Amino acid sequence: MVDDRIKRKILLLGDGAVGKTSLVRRFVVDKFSDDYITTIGTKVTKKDLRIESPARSTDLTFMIWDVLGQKGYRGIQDSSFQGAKGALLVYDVTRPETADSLQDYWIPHLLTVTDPIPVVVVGNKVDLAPTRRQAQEALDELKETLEVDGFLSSAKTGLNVEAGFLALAKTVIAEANAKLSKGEPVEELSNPFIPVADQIIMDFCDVMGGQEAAMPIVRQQLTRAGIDVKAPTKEGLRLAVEYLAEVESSFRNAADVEASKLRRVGWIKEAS
Ligand code: G3D
Ligand code: MG
Repeated sequence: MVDDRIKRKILLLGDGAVGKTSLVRRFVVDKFSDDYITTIGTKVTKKDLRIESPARSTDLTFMIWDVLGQKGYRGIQDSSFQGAKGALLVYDVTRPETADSLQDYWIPHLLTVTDPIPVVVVGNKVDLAPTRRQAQEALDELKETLEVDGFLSSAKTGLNVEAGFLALAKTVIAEANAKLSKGEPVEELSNPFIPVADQIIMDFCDVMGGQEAAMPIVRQQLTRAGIDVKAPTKEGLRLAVEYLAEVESSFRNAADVEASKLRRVGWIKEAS
């Protein structure tokens, strides 16, 4: 019996309001306090799993990245896709257009950043489907087109929530084992400052009252701080925090600006 321990970053992808955050809440008994905004930021949640197979048992830690719910903003999304070793693609069975956008947007976009990685498709909110059979047929078609495994789930009732994540876990492990047996390196998690950069950007967007107004400024100031969003450094982020505070001081009072700055510096320290 071989015992393995591996840590993998996986992504939850899909349109807004399909139930990504609800699924991860269902799946993970989150012991850490939610110090972070839900919908517009990327929240990273940890989940330990033990996957048994006849030949070996594997302790797998999933780092689940609940990525920006909206399409667009590719810059930030690109940086959160880096280093992912699997993805759960989620759509809402009551809104067929959310299934289309997995094919039209999320998958192609993912493939511009990562090599092909294991994915599992999840049709969520099956508790709201007019008929289960119709939902199943639509899912089967999608599974066939994408050539992947898939499930109908409900974050509300809990149906198949584990099944989706576990199916992904098994494919992710199979992939890692295949790499090991070919002697290829199995990379670990990527740069710890990527989620921090994301968090700071989202925090600034909140302060600015939305991404539309904030993103051009963010881009400008990150460039000024010399930050490569795919490989941010601690020093670069400290500088970016200074520059963003400078911008904010033209429209917010000094105490608020300072509070934001301290919060962001704290995130950088935590990741160091
Ligand atoms: P997102 O993270 O993909 O944007 P959320 O989606 O998890 O925030 O869910 C969006 C809304 O759908 C939430 O409703 C949530 O409660 C609801 N929801 C998520 N999963 C299910 C499900 O399986 N069944 C049903 N019936 N509802 C679900 P609110 O009203 O809180 O915005
Ligand atoms: Mg969400």
